Amino acid sequence: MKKLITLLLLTTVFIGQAQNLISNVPNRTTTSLNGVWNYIIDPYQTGFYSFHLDQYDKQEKPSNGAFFNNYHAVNKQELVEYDFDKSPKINIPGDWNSQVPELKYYEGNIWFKKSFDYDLKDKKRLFVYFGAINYKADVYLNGKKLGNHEGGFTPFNYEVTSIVKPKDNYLVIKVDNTRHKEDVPTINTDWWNYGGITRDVTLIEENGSFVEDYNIQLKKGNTALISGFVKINNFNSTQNQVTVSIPELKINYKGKASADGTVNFEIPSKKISLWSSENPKLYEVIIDYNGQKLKDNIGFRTIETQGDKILLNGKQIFLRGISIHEENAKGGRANSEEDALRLLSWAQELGCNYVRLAHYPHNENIIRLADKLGLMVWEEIPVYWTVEFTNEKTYQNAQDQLTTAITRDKNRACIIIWSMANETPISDARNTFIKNLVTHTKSLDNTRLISAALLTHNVNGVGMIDDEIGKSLDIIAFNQYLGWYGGNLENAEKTFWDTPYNKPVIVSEFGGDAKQGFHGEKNERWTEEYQEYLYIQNLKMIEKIPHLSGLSPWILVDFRSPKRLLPGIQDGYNRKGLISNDGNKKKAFYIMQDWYAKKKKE
Ligand code: GCB
Repeated sequence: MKKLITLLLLTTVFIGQAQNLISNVPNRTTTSLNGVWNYIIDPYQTGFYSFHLDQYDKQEKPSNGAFFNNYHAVNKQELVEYDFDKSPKINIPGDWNSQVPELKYYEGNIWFKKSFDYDLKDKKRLFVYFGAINYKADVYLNGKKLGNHEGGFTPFNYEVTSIVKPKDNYLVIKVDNTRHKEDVPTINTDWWNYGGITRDVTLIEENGSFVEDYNIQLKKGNTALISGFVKINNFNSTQNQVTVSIPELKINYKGKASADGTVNFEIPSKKISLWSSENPKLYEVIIDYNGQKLKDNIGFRTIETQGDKILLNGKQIFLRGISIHEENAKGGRANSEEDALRLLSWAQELGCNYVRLAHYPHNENIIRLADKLGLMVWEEIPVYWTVEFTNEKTYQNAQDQLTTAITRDKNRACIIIWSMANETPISDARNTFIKNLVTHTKSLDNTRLISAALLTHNVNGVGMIDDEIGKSLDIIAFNQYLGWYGGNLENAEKTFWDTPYNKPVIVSEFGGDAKQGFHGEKNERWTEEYQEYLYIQNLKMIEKIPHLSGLSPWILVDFRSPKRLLPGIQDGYNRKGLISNDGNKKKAFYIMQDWYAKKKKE
């Protein structure tokens, strides 16, 4: 009985509250809930509100009409107007737009249900973890609300220890991808608003107290000192010993957690083989708490700037990059390891050592693969165009998304840049918003570089990169579309750029559309020849940009966008890809490939 009470106390505390993110899910004891789920399209939210708009999950005893009750009539006379088990099925993870033709443009509410059995042993705890749900999720297990979550590209988890049963659990989620002005991103983006449970759903089993999170990276600028922390969930002071070992480096550090369950450490090691594109070395790291071992594969490198140079492990590098959206070839959200391999293999074929994962945190599979392949990564949050910079809730939302991305990915050596925003219009409110994000990022992770994709303006014929926010950034990145949204390609060589900042400069976007297979003269828009010429001319101009330290042309693959409507050419796709959505390379791909091959030899 005592055991039961302790367990109940331990678990009920967490229900309904925002819960700390569990990191390194791929290496924990897990059960996947991926697969086929039932769904109900609910544009009027009939399963969420009564006819007088009472929210069912706020009622003391929610009516059987609440879809999260997954109710079935007990006799032939009873009125029940929904049935998950007789409703259609969909693959999870997966967006609904690309799986169900009638949902291609749907923006609204859909309910999802998965039934499962789970034999949770005494003293064990269970969590349900969502890689991402776009955009809002209300989550229920066995009719009990676990919580709600906002933000379409970041993970979250809930404890379900006291709710889960050995048989016939039903996990029900209402997903709403309606766009709102105050959301992050806001209503206007140049990408598809894929709705649904777009990343893996996983049950995580843990002991009563366990390693929730840790940070194991090199100290800023020091290639011989590993520093970080280990954080215990539900810390029990009678068991406070934590061991961090890296067998290959003969490191076996033993530390004691303080009262808040955290161990902070610094571990010197002179023999580290440093992570780089040429040597993407990952070490097996084992964290042992109370006999419970959690493994990870971690690379060690430093990343800094010195004047206008980017230094990886103390040596100057040039970022040969490409921008990538999280979309797979069929037109749908990418998530799997295969999707990641396909995208990153193309980037490697192009000659890249770096990728800009635009415009939101991508799935963990692609980040982990980049770590293995030695591709450096720019990770960003969807503070895109005109988010509501004056709205405190919007700020908090953006900051939460950033915190979560950093929590999930801070042990990945590949991530060298956190980006705060993309092409945001300048105002005092926007400057404060971004500066606050920068300060927040530094408080969580002072080892990486901070940037944002900026806009520029013309001063006496020179493109000026002088956005005030540049003062707060380590890298000055800017997007420019010479020859597409303006400017004359013939004069590209005579187009100059300048910046008051003595910092590394990255061209975070440039490019133009081409319909793969459409040919013509180099001055005919939408042809492969036009795009090819645009790349040739832009590169001549880009070479002369002061402090140039890298580029990430827009974009690797054509991607869906509801803003791109030209029949016969765009048909709902942004065609700036160097590769078409069906996987065919365009002429400009080879221009970029040659340029990177030459750059690599310099
Ligand atoms: C941009 C945006 C990107 C768009 C691109 C375009 O500047 O950052 O999201 O897709 O231009 O194609 O216009």
